[in-house]
Amino acid sequence: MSRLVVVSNRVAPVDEGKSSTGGLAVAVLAALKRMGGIWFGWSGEVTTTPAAQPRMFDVGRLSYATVDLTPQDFEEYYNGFANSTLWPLFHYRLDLTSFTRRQYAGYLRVNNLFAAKLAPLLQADDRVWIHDYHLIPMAEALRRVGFGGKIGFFLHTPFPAHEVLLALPSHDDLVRALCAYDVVGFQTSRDLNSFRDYVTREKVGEMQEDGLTRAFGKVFMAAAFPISVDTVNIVRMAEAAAKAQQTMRMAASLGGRKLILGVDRLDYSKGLVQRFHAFERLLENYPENRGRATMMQLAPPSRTEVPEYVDIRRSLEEAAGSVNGKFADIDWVPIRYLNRSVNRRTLSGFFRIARIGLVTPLRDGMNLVAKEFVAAQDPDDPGVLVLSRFAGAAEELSAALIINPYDTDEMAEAMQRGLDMPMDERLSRWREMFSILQENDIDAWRQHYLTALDAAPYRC
Ligand code: GDG
Repeated sequence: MSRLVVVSNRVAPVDEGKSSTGGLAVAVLAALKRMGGIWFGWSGEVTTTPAAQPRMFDVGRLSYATVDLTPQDFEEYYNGFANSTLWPLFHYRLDLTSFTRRQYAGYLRVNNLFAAKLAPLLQADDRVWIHDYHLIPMAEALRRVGFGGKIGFFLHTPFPAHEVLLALPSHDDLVRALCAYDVVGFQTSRDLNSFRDYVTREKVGEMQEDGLTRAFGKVFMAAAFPISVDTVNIVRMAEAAAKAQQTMRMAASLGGRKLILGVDRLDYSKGLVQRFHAFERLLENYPENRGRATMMQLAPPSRTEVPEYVDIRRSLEEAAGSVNGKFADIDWVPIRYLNRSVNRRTLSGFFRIARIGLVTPLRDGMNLVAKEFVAAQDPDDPGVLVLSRFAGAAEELSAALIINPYDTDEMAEAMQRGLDMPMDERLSRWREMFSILQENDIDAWRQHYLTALDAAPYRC
């Protein structure tokens, strides 16, 4: 069978004990562990003297190949075009989107560099699966250096609406680069429709109902493959974690209060400030919750060298401080805000004892936390998921309490409803969502995608 070669900006930490707090790394690692293969990406090292060859090492059935970046690459490609242009733009934050030709050139340079370093490792029948917005031009670059095998792409973020994408000066080059893949995978049908809109309105090609697309002289498949979680494994982990010391400690510290839990990378797309304000509104509008509910927010820092991430951290500290200052009592702090990560097992225990999982991003490709929360619940006493309509997960998890994260009152009402929800309603909502996660787990996601890639080359 042909090898699977996965490429992403970063490879996940190799050390099993180290938890990874990025959705891509969590999902790709789960998929690759099952079937083995090569994972190529940035080592996380920034150096003025990068090694000429990728660093290779094996962990079980998985081989890692990593390359270093120079300070200029890190600045222009990673902090620059990837995280100051594409990330905010793809999350509808035009106000935070900046564009410079220098950073765009850096982005293309690193994509070419990745292709040049990967090419010598490839065999003709390898299947190359490239991930996320950092590496959109990499298929074109691999074709230029002579690789003729199958290349697929999966976008973990939303694909923005046509008019939003037009704000990007290089939008046409970027879409042309996407069209060089054999399969272009999106999280949801909403993203696929945005892509379809772009292709048809900009008159660069035609897309059939089934996703078969002809554009820029290429024929390929565009489709939605909603990413998921390792459901069985999370169930097992959460069952064991329920009896673990950390979970007991946490439960004891709540002193019988209901837990409202949020877990997110510290990112402005996650709607954290709005969420804190909604919790404040809950305490204002439904004062019976004072001293009765505790909100815990885990928010491990990310992309700390991008200025907007420094700003969001400050805003969040202010918001938590202000709510706590207003409502805290001698034996109760309304918001426990932890600026760090906990390990995955502990996290699953926290999910299980939470009465409400708060997943309220302003935009999110999918949001794995929503799915992990559902998978980790106690089937006899499940918690309630409060979920943003702008998370990709809302397309499948429609039995959650769906909210608009811009509507503070609605979020507060949903929390109140979740706190008071009778058992039979909690059970029926949870069962509906859980059965979806049993069917579409991380294995199903990988299999659906690779089946589509195996069917390439596509012809019209
Ligand atoms: C991108 C897209 C898409 C978080 N805090 C801790 C922790 N985490 C883990 C979660 C989850 C992962 O990190 C975060 O995944 P998300 O999907 O929620 O979000 P992004 O990082 O933005 O991921 C997203 C995803 O890619 C996959 O395609 O769903 O839309 O933006 O697994 O549990 N893990 C631990 N401690 C923490 O404190 N151990």
